[in-house]
Amino acid sequence: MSIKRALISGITGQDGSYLAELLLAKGYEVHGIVRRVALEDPMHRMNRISDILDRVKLHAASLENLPSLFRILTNLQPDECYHLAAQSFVSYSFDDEFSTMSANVNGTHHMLAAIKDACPQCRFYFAATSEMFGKAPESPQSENTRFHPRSAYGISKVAGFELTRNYREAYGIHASSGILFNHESPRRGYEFVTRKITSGIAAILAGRMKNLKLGNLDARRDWGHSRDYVRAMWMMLQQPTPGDYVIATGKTHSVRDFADLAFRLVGLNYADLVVTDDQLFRPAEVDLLCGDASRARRLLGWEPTITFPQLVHEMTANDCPTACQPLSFAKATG
Ligand code: GDR
Repeated sequence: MSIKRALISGITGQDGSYLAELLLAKGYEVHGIVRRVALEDPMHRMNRISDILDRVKLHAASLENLPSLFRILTNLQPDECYHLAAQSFVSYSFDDEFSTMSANVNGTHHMLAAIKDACPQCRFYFAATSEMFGKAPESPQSENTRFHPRSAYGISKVAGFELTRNYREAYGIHASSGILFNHESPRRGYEFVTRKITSGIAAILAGRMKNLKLGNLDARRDWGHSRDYVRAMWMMLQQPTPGDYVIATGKTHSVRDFADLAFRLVGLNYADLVVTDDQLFRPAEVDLLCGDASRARRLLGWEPTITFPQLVHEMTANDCPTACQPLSFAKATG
């Protein structure tokens, strides 16, 4: 059998790095699209893929530049393309709606248009999101739940989702969307709340910070592990027909629950050290997300393997390696 070739946009991010590792382990030839600035500053911008840099091939291109994507896809003729690159920080999308919309919508549109003309046989994955549900009319949310996005980010992802569906229906592209609920790991960016908490604890322990400022502690999310979720991406592209799948654990926890467990793991009480800051509340919040992944379970055979307490423990142990206790310690003291 010939070696499969995959192209990943966003390969330097949390999901891109885990996906590249998964595909390499499966024997794929792995290529990534990166911005030129990343190639110029590999120490900072490629830290998540430093261990596999000698096994992946990187191509400098901008998602805003359709001809550059067309050239790469024409030359490479990949079997699979995973489009993960985006402005993915919801809070930032309130500060700069226009760049978020243009990067996320045009980036996806350009990828799809380039695939259609350069390599129509290539299977395409779009990173959709639970933020498309936003103010969800029901819980849990499934592929049939109506979208009600609450941010420019969520709106841009609904547009990307619809573009992906349209290229599937209009041009016969094998294009699938994964509606992924929040997924974290020790590789998560510091701006997202889970990593902000675990890295904040490390800063408190080191005496660099007196307390940790957070926004809405009552927001609830369905948190899984990125390693589990990239497996679902790959499974979607192995199906004979393309489709859309919710990927979630089906369990929901509050930001407070995350902070409570993470602080307990190092023997601290979050209530003494977390301060609520009104500035960190969003103009329109998504209060509760909880996913129903039964379609993925049934058709892909996908199951999450890492539980919420295991996720919190892995992230806390990564940021606070000497202070973090085993999970059983947090249970005993909680
Ligand atoms: P989210 O992730 O917006 O759900 O999107 P984030 O971790 O930023 O927020 C989760 C919830 O925590 C509340 N919150 C805070 N959030 C941040 N970042 N910082 C804080 O100080 C803070 N305090 C409370 C937020 O209000 C929110 O309710 C993530 C991203 O990865 C998206 O790209 C992805 O599509 C979705 O998950 C699924």
